[in-house]
Amino acid sequence: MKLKTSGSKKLWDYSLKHLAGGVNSPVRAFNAVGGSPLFIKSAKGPRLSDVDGNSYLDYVMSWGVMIHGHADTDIQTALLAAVPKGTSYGAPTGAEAVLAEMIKKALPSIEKLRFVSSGTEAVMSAIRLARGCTGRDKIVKFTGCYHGHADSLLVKAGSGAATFGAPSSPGVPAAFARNTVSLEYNDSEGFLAYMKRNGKEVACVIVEPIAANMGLVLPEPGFLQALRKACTKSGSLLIFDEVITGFRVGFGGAQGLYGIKPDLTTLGKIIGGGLPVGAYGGSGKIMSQLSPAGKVYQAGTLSGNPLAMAAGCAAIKKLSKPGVYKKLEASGQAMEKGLRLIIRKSGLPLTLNRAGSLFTLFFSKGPLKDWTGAAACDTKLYAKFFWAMAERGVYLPPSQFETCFLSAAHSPADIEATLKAAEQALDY
Ligand code: HOZ
Repeated sequence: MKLKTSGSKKLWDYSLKHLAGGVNSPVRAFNAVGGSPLFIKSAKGPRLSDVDGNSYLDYVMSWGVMIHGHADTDIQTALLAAVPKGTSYGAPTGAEAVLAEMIKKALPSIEKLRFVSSGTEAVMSAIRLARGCTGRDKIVKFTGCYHGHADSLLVKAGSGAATFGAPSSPGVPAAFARNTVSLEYNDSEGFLAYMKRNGKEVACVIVEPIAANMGLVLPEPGFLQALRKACTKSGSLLIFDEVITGFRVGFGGAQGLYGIKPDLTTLGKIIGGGLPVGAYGGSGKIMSQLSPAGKVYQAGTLSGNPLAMAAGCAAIKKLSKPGVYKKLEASGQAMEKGLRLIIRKSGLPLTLNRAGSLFTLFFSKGPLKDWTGAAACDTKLYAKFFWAMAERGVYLPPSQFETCFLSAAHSPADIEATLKAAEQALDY
């Protein structure tokens, strides 16, 4: 190992004494790639610096949050203006409606929305709302999709749940699990058959319109359309979990990209500009079922937090300017072109999936269109690749079952350097 890691190791020992499993979110513990986590000291633009003085081109970007790059000056300016005014009131501010209006303009399926503090909270609340609106208990999800860690959703889930080989968590009451049906992603036929038999019992169907928690898996033509059609027929609500894809694959999210109108959308990450945030929204009719207008209860002291709103407004304003998504697409294309060349040259069984600025290099010959395919990847080889890249100054997600994120701060020279590192790292 060429990397100097003594400072990170010291902090890891310290953290293990005081934090559960040493971390506040499981994937960060590096169990899937071996070794111990790299402790970050600071970040700027596309780069992370660790406590040992190593610098990395970052492709985690806080799991997609930092679309403008780390420590963006416009977001910083907005935050610095907001901080002296107080950091939480537990009372309304104008900024909440301002950010809501900005989001609505980008996602016309949303007429009303509500802010919460995380993607998990957004999804958990959207599901309660769907159950409240329909009077039904059952929910349908897709294996390998991850929708946060709420009880009902930790059944055959992706991300850390898949990484740690426990896609269905202990602690989830059997009664909850019974009401969660997990079907294979991209299997329109299987889904339609299920809905034909059981659709009238289904409160909602929740999906990552582009799955980004089993690595990146794109929807096959017709899959999302099949969901929309069957939900309309059975009176079930279609929830697009756009916590990752929202404002990422385009200003209008995946729903804009594929031209599909979900009944409810969940958001997080980018809309908080790097501060904790989540949101869920849909038609005025559905959202009016929420308390205090309606009877479905959900609340939060830090919901619509003024700092998160300030950072979120700055982040979305920047994304609304022309050229950002063009740049992200160009970077994605350059990365794809380079990686495909490297894959061909290496002769290794590798598969690349990409959607705009999201991509995953799978250690499998593919095709990668569902969890069955993702689960067949050589995760040991991925771990080796992860460390070979880290040694060459590139920080990848510490699990095969996550997605790489480019930001607007990654330059053509950064991509070039990453490709060079990948070519060397794959030369086993
Ligand atoms: N579940 C997140 C990735 N999909 C990881 C969150 C984190 O560790 O920050």
